[in-house]
Amino acid sequence: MTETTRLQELLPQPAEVQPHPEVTFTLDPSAAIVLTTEDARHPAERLAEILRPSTGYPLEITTTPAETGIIFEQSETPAEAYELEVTATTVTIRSATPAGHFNAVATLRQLLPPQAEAKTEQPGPWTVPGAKIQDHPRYPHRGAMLDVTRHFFTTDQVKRYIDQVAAYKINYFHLHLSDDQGWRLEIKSWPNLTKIGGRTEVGGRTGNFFYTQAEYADLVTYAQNRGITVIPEFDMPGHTNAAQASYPELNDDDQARDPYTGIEVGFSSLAIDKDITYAFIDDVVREVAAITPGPYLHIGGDEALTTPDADYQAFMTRALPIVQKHGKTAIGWHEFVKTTEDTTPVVQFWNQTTADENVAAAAKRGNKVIMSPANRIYLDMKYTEETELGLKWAGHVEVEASYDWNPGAYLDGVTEEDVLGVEAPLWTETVASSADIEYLAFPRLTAAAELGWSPQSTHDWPGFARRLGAQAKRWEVQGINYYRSPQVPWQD
Ligand code: IFG
Repeated sequence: MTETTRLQELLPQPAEVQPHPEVTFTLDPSAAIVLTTEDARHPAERLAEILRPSTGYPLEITTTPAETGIIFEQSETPAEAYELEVTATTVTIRSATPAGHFNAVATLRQLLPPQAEAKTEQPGPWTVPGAKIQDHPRYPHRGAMLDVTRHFFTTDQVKRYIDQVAAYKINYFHLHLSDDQGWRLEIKSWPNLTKIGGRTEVGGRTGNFFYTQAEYADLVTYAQNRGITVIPEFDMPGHTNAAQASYPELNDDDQARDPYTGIEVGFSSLAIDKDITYAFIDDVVREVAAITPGPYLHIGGDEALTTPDADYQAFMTRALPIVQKHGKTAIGWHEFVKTTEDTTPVVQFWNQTTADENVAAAAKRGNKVIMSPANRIYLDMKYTEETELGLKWAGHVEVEASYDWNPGAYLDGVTEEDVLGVEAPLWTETVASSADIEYLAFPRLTAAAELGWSPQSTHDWPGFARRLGAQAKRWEVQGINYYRSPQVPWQD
């Protein structure tokens, strides 16, 4: 494979790629990574962290100008955009923001041989094809969600998934931290949430299945150092059995619920009319907002099937302002949007329909929409009937189904301008290990990444499938347990 083929294998597809086949950059053992802007410090450190083990080179990070090597420069490109220019002697990355530099690093990784991803020293040469790439995202929100409540995942397992999604310019990581089966983040003012609610999971295994606030803060920093913002979700008023098993007073009848280890949904509801419910929410939101530097806090709102409409309305009327009070922007699964005219909260659409009048009305009023249609991008859907992992209530979802839709024209009345981006949820009723996560997430997560990043004008299934097939070499090096879909021309 010549270096230039790597320019045709980039995923997500960049906005503009100008090959310069007459030149090839070869990383020199003495090469330095030069910073002319502190914005690039974390992106440069991440690049070095990836390349030092595989190349065996020191790759010193310096602010001393150099004529050769990898150079990060400040530019005036907007928001997350970047420019990546490769000559015979330099790889130059130009951007105005840390996010842009992170995005350029993701592209540069794919311009290097797949062995660059190895954790042990590999033979070179470490070549990069000559080119000038000018790139920027279609949408500002490209998200991956991991449900750590049905099955708990350690911080190392979450970090592994964060590393894997960061390689595809995903920039938001949504952690589903509470549900019927578990409460997964320590709340100091309500300790039983984890003492009781954090002890069990689907299937009945017991343990300390929760993050201390220090562990959560560590995950947030880890994600930030990869250009990713964490979005914590505390689902309410439904999906609350773990909280209601932890505190009797959160129940209408003042009776604590039993811990739940099954996979039914829709049976729980916080007590709607009690003031203590909103004091509880205020304490949770206050404590979590204080350790969440990102702008968002997700309040769930889905499948409150035992909450009468009037109660659901009353609940959201009292709960949504609490998020704003603590300085965060609320995100909710789309059901909440019928309860408010406030255009600030972000609507996460997850249904199987292509029309939802409440979402269309909210978009018309000015609410932004994150697209997560279950029959397209729910990563816990089985690929086929033969897929052992996953569920199938939204149907079987093979790779092409995850790719072949247009987020900007999917929902009636929701236009390109209304769409904030795309997010791929991975629910874990049937998922219990990193290998399980990877089998369901790869390759479909890359479809969400491409739909969220690349211009609609580049949308083309055969082209995407070819570029996807070329990722296998990189996933093999990283030991990613991906599903070899028969729809993809995998290159070994
Ligand atoms: N729907 C539930 C999830 C999860 C999912 C599994 C949403 C918003 C089915 N709510 O998706 O808790 O059980 O596919």
